[in-house]
Parts: sequence; C-alpha cells; structure tokens
Amino acid sequence: MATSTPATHSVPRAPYTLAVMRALAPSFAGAVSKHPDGNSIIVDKAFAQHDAYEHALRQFLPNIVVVPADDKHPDGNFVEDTHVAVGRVVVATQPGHESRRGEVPPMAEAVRKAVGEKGWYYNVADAGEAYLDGGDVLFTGVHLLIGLSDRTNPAGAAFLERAVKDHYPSLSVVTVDLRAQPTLHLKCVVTALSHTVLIFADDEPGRFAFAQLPESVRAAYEVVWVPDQVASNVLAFPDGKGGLLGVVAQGGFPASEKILDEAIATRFGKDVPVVKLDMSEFIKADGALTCCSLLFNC
Ligand code: CIR
Repeated sequence: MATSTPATHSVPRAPYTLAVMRALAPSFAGAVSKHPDGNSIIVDKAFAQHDAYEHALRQFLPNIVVVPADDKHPDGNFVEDTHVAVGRVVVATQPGHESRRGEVPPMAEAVRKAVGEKGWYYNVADAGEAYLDGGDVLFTGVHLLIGLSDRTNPAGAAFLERAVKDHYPSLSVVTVDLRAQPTLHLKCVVTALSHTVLIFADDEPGRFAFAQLPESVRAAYEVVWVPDQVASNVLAFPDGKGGLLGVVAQGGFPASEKILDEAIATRFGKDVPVVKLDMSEFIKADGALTCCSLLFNC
C-alpha cells in the first residue's frame, strides 16, 4: 500500500547536535518484554549490536555521551523513554512501567550536564500520576504527536503539551489515542523521515494509528508504508534544510528495506547513506532503533 499526499506546509527539522545513550547492562536478558522470543535474548550479541548502533550514530553525529549501565535496570539502554526533547524543552519522563522509573534520575543528571544552560527542564514526576514514555512521542518538525498507550496516560500527554507550549505556543500538538489497539509505543508503528515524510507500519496497529490522526495531520505528509512493523522505526538525521544527512534503518527485512531505500533515494537523493543494523536482540526486548538514543538539537 503506498499513499502519497503531498505536504501542505513544512518546517525543516534542525540537525541533531548531541545524542545521549546508555551502556547496555549485563542484566539485559531480564528486560521487560512481550515478544515471543523475549526469553531468549543473547546478551553477548546484544553488546555487539549496541556497539554497532553507537558506531552508526557517530557517522552522522559525533557528539555522543554514554551514561554507564546499571545492572538493576535491564531496560536502561532504552533511553528514549526517559526524556523528551523538543527544541530547548527537555522533559524528564515518568515511565509507565514501574520497573523503569528508576532509570530516569541518572539519565536526568547526565542530560542536564550534557545540555547545560541551553535546556528548559521539566519533570513529569512533579505531576503525580502522570505517566509518559518517550517512545510515545514523535516530533516531526511540524507536529508533536503524543500517543496514549499502556505507558502514556492523558495526564502525561497533557504535561508534555503544557511544557512545550510554554515555549513554543504555536506548535501543533496532537494526541493519538492507541489504547483500543494495543501497541507498546506510538513509534513502534510510525517515525518521520523528514518534516514531510512519515514511515508507517502496514499492519493492523500501524493502520489504526494512521486512522487516529486528524485529517489535517494526514494531509500534511506523504506516507510510506512498510510491511514489517519494526522497519517503520527509523532514525533519520535531518540536515536542517529539508534533506537528510543519513538514515539508520533495520536490516534483515528485505521487503521493507527495498521500499525504504527507494523512498529515500527518490525523495532525498541516492547519495543519502542508509546504514542497516541487525537489532535482533533488541527486538526480542520490544525495542527498536529510536529507543536506544536521546537526540537533541538545541
Ligand atoms: C519496555 O518494555 O519498556 C522495553 N523492554 C522496551 C522499550 C522500547 N522503547 C522504545 O521503543 N521507546
């Protein structure tokens, strides 16, 4: 399925200036997972895959801070869930899964140190029963999409919206209610290649999420559909002018890779590098590509 609705307006995303990652914990095999292979994570392989991920990021973003692992937090490497950064607004989350909440304070300390005075800091935990996972938040450059899921509740989404609107009042914030069609996070089924192109999973959860978007949001993007859900989660590095410095995508999904390669080459040029990574052990822990780094452009 390939729809193509031309973008109606556009705000190119700024290039990323910093990534914060967290080293993999030796306890990674104990990560929270609903995946059928969640009990067969091969930790040595995961270490090698995590190294390859960091190496891939460094091709497009040399400034990477890696926070030491904590064996008490097997999911700690999934740093995306601990913060949301939109421009200079930096929000420490309160993850929906209780076992993951202790990941936030050391990450918050590292993020404050790395981002420094450029950041305007917020903490979802200040709002009591507000829960938010960064995996539910997609900033396209045009819209801030916030998924409601088992991990992110309306109070968490409202907290993020208020924080962002404090500084960027004209930003369009859209809540996408995914609770009727369980998906771990919004970004399990959609990510942005650019401010004009979204990648959606062409499966039931992906089509459901798409259907939840208001028509005005759908009309603002060209949508590329990929048959494998995990392949819809790509890391795209904007060049600040509407183009791409490069893309990190899942390897091992040939049908989706072909669609993605063609979409990138035709829309952004055939010289845009697309690095393919085997993230099999992270997939077993319900993780994908965006979840292993926090990206800042302030
Ligand atoms: C979890 O269930 O929380 C982790 N095992 C996976 C989190 C993946 N996070 C993400 O995609 N943002």
